Amino acid sequence: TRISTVELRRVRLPLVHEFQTSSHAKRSLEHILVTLTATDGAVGWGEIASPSGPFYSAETVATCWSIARDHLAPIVLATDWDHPADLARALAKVRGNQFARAGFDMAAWSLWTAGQGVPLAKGLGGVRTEVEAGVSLGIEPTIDDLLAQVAPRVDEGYRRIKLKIAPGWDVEPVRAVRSAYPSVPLHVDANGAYTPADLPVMKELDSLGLLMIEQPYGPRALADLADLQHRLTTPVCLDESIEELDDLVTALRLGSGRILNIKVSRMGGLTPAVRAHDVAVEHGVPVWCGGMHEFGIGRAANVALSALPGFTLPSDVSGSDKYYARDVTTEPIVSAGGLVAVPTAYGLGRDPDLPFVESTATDRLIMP
Ligand code: OSB
Ligand code: MG
Repeated sequence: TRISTVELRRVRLPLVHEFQTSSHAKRSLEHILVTLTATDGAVGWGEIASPSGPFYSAETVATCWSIARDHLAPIVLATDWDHPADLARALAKVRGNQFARAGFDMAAWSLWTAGQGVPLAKGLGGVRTEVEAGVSLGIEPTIDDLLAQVAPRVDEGYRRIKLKIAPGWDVEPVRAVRSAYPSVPLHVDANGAYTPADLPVMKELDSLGLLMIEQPYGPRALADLADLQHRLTTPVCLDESIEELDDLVTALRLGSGRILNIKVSRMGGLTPAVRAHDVAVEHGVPVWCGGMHEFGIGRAANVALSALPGFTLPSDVSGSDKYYARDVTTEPIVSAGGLVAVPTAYGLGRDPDLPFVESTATDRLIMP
């Protein structure tokens, strides 16, 4: 395959409800849609789901745009490839910048699986026809506000509720949700906001019957995370710590966590995400698919990835309606009773709503 045109579009969508994590709050999100067109006319779409600011990882929408334009698009336009993994290898010459690379890798997988006449999930090695969905709920001004966010999601049948926590917003809100919903699977995500000095808080969280504690310490704190895991009964789940396969190897050797959140964006695409899945399965580590509030393109890729056999915990693949009143695809991803159907059409299984994408695009670039 040879790509003859790369198109980039910055698209901004308003969030239906403000989302706050330990690091920042957001009301709308701007992602970059990547369109690859091959010399034979085949087209593939991908999504660069980077946050605007460098608070989750070092990347921003602006760094993704410049890396995509100046480094990734030129590599894609100069590479002949038979399989998306070939292109991923060429893109991996660029260090870091996983979100930016992920958009191109995803587009290559969309294009390639459509050409092979298989759904993306099948092409990746997926075995499920539907996947279990959980929701991620942000930090709220009050506990009542949080309970008001939890109630409709439990009613909608989501299989697991994840609560964002931060120092000052942890044991109390989690205990309140736990007592309102004693049997709902619950987990917390700190986005790296704690340090080993907070061990007493971790111990209290450990007593609340949580499925896992996601990324309690900072991304590079693999040794401290291992110490913590050895002191807790609740599994530690790694998110920000695992940007590369080598990080996973280190974490497994140290025992820094017992569960892995695999994000297509954070790992640099579907190719490394599948590899991380394979390594985790080999080591008996359960995985689930994390999200970055993806629009319909990235969301469809997350659902396809979640169909792989090692994704045994509910993934952050809520229906698109949890975040957006209108999505960039003609058909949104929907959750019914906490289950999301894996698309069966060839390729990505969701088509962009082009007029809507064009009308919401804030910047556009065609190369060469
Ligand atoms: O840590 O999982 C996270 C969103 C932005 C940045 C980091 C995270 C998240 C989420 C959202 O939790 C999950 C979703 O997309 O539904
Ligand atoms: Mg997380």
